[in-house]
Amino acid sequence: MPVETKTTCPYCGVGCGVIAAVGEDGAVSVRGDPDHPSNYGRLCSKGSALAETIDLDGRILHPEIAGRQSTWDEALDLVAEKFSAAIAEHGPDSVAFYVSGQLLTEDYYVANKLMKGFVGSANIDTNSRLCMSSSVAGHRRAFGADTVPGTYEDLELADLVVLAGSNLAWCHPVLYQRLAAAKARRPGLKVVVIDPRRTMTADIADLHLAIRPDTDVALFAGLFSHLVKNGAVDQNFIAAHTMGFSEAFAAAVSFPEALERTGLPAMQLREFYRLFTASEKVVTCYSQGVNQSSSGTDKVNAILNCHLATGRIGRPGMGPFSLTGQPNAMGGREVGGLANMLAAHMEIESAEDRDRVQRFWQAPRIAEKPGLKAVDLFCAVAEGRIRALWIMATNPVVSMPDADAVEAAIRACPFVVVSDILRETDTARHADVLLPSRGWGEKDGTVTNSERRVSRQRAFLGAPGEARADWWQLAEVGRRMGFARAFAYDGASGIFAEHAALSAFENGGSRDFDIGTHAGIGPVAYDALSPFQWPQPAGRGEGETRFFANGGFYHPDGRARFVAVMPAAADRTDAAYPFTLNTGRIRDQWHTMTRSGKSARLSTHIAEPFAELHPRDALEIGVVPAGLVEIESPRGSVVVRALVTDRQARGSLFAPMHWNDQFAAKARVDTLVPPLTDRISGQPASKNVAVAARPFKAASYAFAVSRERPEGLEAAYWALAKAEGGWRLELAFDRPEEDWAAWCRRAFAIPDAVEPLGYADRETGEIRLAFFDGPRLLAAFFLAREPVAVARNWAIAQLSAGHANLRRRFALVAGRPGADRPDPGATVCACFGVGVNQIVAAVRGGCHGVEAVGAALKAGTNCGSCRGEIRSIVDRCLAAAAE
Ligand SMILES: Nc1nc2c(c(=O)[nH]1)N[C@H]1C(S)=C(S)[C@@H](COP(=O)(O)OP(=O)(O)OC[C@H]3O[C@@H](n4cnc5c(=O)[nH]c(N)nc54)[C@H](O)[C@@H]3O)O[C@H]1N2
Ligand SMILES: Nc1nc2c(c(=O)[nH]1)N[C@H]1C(S)=C(S)[C@@H](COP(=O)(O)OP(=O)(O)OC[C@H]3O[C@@H](n4cnc5c(=O)[nH]c(N)nc54)[C@H](O)[C@@H]3O)O[C@H]1N2
Ligand code: SF4
Ligand SMILES: [Mo]
Repeated sequence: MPVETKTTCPYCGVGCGVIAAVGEDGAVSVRGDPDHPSNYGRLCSKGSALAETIDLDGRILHPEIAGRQSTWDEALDLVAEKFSAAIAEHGPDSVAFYVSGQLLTEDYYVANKLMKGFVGSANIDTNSRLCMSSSVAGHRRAFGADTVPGTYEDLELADLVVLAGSNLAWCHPVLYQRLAAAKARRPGLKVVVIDPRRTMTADIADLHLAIRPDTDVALFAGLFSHLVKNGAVDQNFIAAHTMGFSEAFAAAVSFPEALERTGLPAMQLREFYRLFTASEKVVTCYSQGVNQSSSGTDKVNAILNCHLATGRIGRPGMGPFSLTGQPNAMGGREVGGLANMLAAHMEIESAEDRDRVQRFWQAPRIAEKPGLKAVDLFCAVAEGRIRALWIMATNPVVSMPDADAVEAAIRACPFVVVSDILRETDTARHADVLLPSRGWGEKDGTVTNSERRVSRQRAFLGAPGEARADWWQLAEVGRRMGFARAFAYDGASGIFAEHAALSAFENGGSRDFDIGTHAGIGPVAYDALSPFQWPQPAGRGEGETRFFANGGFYHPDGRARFVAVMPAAADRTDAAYPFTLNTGRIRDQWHTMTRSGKSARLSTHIAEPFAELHPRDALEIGVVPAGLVEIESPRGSVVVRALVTDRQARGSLFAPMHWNDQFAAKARVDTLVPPLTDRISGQPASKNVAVAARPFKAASYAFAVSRERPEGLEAAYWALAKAEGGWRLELAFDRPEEDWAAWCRRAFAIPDAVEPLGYADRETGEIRLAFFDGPRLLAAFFLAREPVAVARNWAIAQLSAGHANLRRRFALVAGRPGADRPDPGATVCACFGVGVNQIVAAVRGGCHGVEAVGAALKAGTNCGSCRGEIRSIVDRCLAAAAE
């Protein structure tokens, strides 16, 4: 019988419950937990593929000092000694931690306690700075605390759901599915998507507002005046529970100004304002299109203003809803992991709060002022002001703006510690001390999702090698720095109990975050802890968990604040850099791909870094579909595949943030992004970057599949992805090679004894090479002067197919699927490996809807993440047939 463990997905902020089963043979499988109140059994493509990402390939299994294996004692002593020495010589602000919303709450709590209470500096910042800090700042300005008032259920209860700067379908897929299901049950539920791009999310929208980049403030400030002028505001709520209404109204913008700034058609803008005015039950969800902006905090407050003015907050089916990205973005906020926060939602600026936390921790000191925010922190590293830096569970060389400068800073820093699960990441390779962490499935703790629900992550696998929990590493260093008593933890439950106790300490309703019920929790109850939503003060069970329906804000007077927000100039382009680059995510990769990149299934959806651009822009600059495009900013340049599509507005490009030096030659998009931040939150403006774009001219292009991971690639362009049975590789060369077979031998580790089977056409310049070891294909290589047209999925399938007969081998060099093995086309449904050609065939065969395609091919019937794409394929086929 398999042993089953209930745990939580380690990816997005939806926080789905997962049941992990370990069979007698050790094989792991996962499924959605039907009892978990966030997902009720659903999982998206990334969650469903979790079992494929937990192998030990590339894991770091022992501590390393300067690349040499060491003992834990040696490594921890060295870390403690270097940090202590820097503090003694240059003061507490000469050291820093850069941590992550992917840490568990217990890890995060210990990191924050060590830095703020015992080192005595607030130089601990986190990748949440790049993610949620504008929301945090907006909440604090309006509510007096960083409170997310609503719950997921509100999206299902609403009559109008506004998705601002959120690609929910790809980034919070299970919440999107809950919304889509609610809309299917109740078509009166309207969805408005606000996004310069037409995303998959826009496909279920009743209205898609393709605003100009960074004009959200104008859009919502225009809505604010519309609400006032049309008498839609709640005078009682405003009078009883808020301040600053008239100032905000005075700053709000007129309809013509909103129209002009957003660039929307008047009919669309009017329709949005009408819908919002008419719908009492409205939820406005927002994510990185709002937060990651130089006006991010103002965007948040422009949205909050509209909800406060109408009193639509904290009641079922209504409220603003900040969608958190990472699995524990919220836990990080609870422990105060940002440089400008204190633990348990207390304020670092408040002497009273500082004193309270210091007394609770019995700490020798407490940080007196906010520390350095991420972008400033890495500047300080570059300037030599930080002598010792500990990076944990984040990959800043890929994800920070001005990524090349960040890499140079890390390289130049006198002492860098990296705690990761992988040995080779773009960041880990610069570590002086590399510490092996336990990964998902191996560690214990809690995470808090977007709706304030705390769930357990539970270990169901043994720790590989000497990997240890992140909290343990921090606590051991704390002890070695002389703080033995404060860091004498012997398990995650003790840390959680302390965190819960601090949340209740001298609280008495004055702070939103209170989970005092769990203050005395012991290991057994902690092990059994069911998902719960906060607040849960001592003595009160789970009741109504929404905030602010009847006021009760956390400013000293209990009132919320309207914020007078002013639309700012948004266009950064000029003659030299005429395009606006927007960056973000794709459905099946997670950030810097260290985990999702391990799954062949997840790489079938999109296997290459790319940039979307409008067909007319492509034509104008001479980029051909499926050609390569070079994008350049004053900071750096990348080379990626061109994806020509009218989903992209003219004058703009979209490129995913995921690709890095482990998977591509030159595709870290953050090398293009300047270190420009929101002046209040310090969050980088990752979605509005002025760039130039031009075709990348290659002498030849190639596609290859290989059983071994290709190494040391000599090519002007390459992009590598895991494939069933091996690897797939896209290539481009800027000069001809004398001996392509020799090139392949080097790249694919082909033994000398193996002779290639080959085909070369002097006329067309086409070359095809295949290397066999008996009936097994070792590698196949297809080269042409133009982007290679070989059917990718078919070529990949040849790695797993037998090639005993010669005909089969020749078919491979012919580069064409035989009639017995048709090409399924680019994968749409990753769960069942269904390709676009198969779906098109099914539609032609009479399947005229998503359900019918699902019944025929199973596509879209597991996680459902691809249903939007199936719908658009069906629609396109039917439209083509009707013409
Ligand atoms: N598949 C997948 N899912 C993920 C992640 C992942 O890596 N992969 N990461 C998780 C994390 S940490 C996060 S933070 C979330 C992010 O989730 P999202 O915020 O939904 O994702 P993004 O793709 O970063 O950006 C959302 C949208 O903002 C739009 N946008 C750009 N500029 C503007 C603007 O000026 N105004 C408006 N209104 N919109 C604009 C972009 O076109 C984009 O479609 O996703 C989480 N979920
Ligand atoms: N241009 C651009 N840049 C962006 C964004 C964007 O939209 N555009 N989005 C930003 C946002 S919202 C985010 S959240 C960031 C994300 O960016 P990062 O945080 O840099 O990305 P990840 O790949 O999630 O990095 C997590 C690291 O932790 C490691 N890891 C996994 N599990 C564990 C563990 O249990 N312990 C330890 N110690 N390590 C572990 C992984 O191997 C990986 O190296 O990127 C930001 N950067
Ligand atoms: S929606 Fe997908 S990635 Fe997000 S928590 Fe659920 S299963 Fe994980
Ligand atoms: Mo994020």
